[in-house]
Amino acid sequence: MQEYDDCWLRYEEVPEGDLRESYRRLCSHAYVAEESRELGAVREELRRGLGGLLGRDPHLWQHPPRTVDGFLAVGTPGDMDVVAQAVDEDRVADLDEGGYVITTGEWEGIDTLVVSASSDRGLVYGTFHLLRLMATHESIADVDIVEEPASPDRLINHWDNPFRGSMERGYAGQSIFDFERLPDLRERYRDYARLLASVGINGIVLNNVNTQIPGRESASDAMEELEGWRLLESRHLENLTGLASLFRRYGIRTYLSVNFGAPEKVGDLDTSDPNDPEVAEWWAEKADEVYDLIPDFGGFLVKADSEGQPGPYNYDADHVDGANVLAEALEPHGGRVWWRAFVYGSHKDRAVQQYDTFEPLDGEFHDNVTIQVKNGPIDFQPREPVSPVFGQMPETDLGLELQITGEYTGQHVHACYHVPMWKEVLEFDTDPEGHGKQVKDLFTDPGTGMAGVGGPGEDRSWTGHYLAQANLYGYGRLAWDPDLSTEEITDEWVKQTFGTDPDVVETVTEIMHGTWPAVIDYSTGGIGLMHMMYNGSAYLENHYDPGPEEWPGYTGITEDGIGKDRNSKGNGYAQQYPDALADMYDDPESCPEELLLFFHHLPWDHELADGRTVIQTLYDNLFAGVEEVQRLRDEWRTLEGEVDEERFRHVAERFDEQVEHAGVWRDRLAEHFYEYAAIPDEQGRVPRED
Ligand code: GCV
Repeated sequence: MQEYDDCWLRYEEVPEGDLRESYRRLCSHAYVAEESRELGAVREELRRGLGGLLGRDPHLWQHPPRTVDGFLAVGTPGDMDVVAQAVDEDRVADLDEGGYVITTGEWEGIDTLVVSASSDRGLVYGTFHLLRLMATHESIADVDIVEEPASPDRLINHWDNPFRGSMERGYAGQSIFDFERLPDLRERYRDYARLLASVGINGIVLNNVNTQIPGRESASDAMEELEGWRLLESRHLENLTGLASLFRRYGIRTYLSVNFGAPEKVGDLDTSDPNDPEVAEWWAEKADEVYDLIPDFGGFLVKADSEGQPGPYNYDADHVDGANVLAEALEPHGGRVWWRAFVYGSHKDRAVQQYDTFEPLDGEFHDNVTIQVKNGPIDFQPREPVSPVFGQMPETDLGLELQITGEYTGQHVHACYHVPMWKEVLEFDTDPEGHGKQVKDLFTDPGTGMAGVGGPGEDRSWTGHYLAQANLYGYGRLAWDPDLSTEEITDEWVKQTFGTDPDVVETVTEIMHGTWPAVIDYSTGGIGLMHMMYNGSAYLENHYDPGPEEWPGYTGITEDGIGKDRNSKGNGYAQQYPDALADMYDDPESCPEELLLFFHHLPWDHELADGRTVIQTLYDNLFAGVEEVQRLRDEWRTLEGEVDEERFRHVAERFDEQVEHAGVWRDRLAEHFYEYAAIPDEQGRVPRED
């Protein structure tokens, strides 16, 4: 048995029949011309993919085969006549970088299926698309597909702690990267690159944004020393070239998270003040060194002045000074700074801080700076309002940060499919009465893009939970095309991962779609509360178990009611949004019920639209969430024998744990609410008898 799973790149043989015959006719012979590095990746993938799907090895040609019924050609019209006969050069030349065409044609009387693009990267994506069509049993007989990515930059933020073998918020064991052993490469790196490229990811930040020990008071002995900042040392940079080259083969650029104090920590300066010319010089020289080694290096990601990481505030400078000094260093090489907006601490309510800090700086960042903003104002909670920064910094390139890993959604013991949550974010209208732009419209210009947090680990499943693979898959697909529906993405993923049997597809799909609403219900009560998890005392806080009493500031719980007045009566957070949204959130009557208590402190007996009180709604949702997980677990059990034993067992066991732990959440939150409200559940479930 292979050491680790193939995820959605299983390429299982298509059953005998017309479909397989049609695939065999067009794809048993593949002509891939020049051996550029990316085309080497294409050839390898075709060998593996077609070999699996067709049930026999394909013939790979470096010139057009003549004595066949049909063949596949992958290349640019400029390089290959066969392709030029099917695809006009202008058709691909006009596509955005990475775009491709898949179509049919004819060459000397022979039918051809053509994957074409103007760049090798586009050919890699087109190849994966074709294999996906076949793995999901779609017809390829009359295809004419044109695709280009919506977002120019589609990054993975891999929170690896270099030299520690660990991942921050990774729930799949040790990190797959072994920085100590570089330049040695592992087979698994290539398979990781394949997985990422197959969904259109074009950049990877190799290390955690925490590049040094967060200077938190709560740090305990268990805390590990973080030394990600060391990657900027020359001896380590030199070791990255092979890894960067491997990713380059799949069209993926390498980035690094850097420590703002690097001029002092890595260099020997006595300051990292961004306004000091020597500091600027140091960064410029470091950038030159990096680009000498990795010519297509993507840029630097920075967490500054946040959770113990150094930043410009240490030197009486601001985020503009900080980001721009790095941008100037990268600019001659075409690199970008991704500067994170995740800062908090100086405001009583962290929700308010990001907009307050960054909006006034709109227009002041250099052209090669992207401000990377988490989807919500708190921190990847199961559901948050969309950050008010979106749509309100028109003169700044923004990046949307989404969390692939399930830090607050059950840490891959629980199943929680994030795609529906991200769709909600992407389709949010940031200014209904103004420019009317949805979140997804903000990430289409050069310099903008998406960043997905969460790297797979050494676990067989890569993600710690087989169903969590769907979040990595879905993130890439949405970054490529945010207009894809949840249903389309799930369907593709399920078919590639579990096969095309309609009953299996229906059952797995239904389970996936049930998970996120259930998690919201049992871990928040479903009407806008959040951040009720247990923290613990170590640097890597728990964030898995319930601990509502630790965070009364987040829920605004009192004996009179619950919720936070983040509105005009309270701290004015709602007023950070454009008027139409501010008005909607400001009034409990118009505030969407699922966010009600995020914006309003309401009496326990306040009635919601359906006549139930706040407290009763919370109780009902907590119980409904657990019942839903029980149902999903039972549904999964019906797949015994339909799904391979290893994955069946693994997911079944995880569901058992989820049911049990969801019950812990429900009871803990219900008890907590009851302690303050002193109103029992109408159905007699709270307080509990025992
Ligand atoms: C990388 C939260 C997480 C931290 C994470 C931080 C961030 O606080 O719990 O693990 O640190 O967000 O996004 O920077």
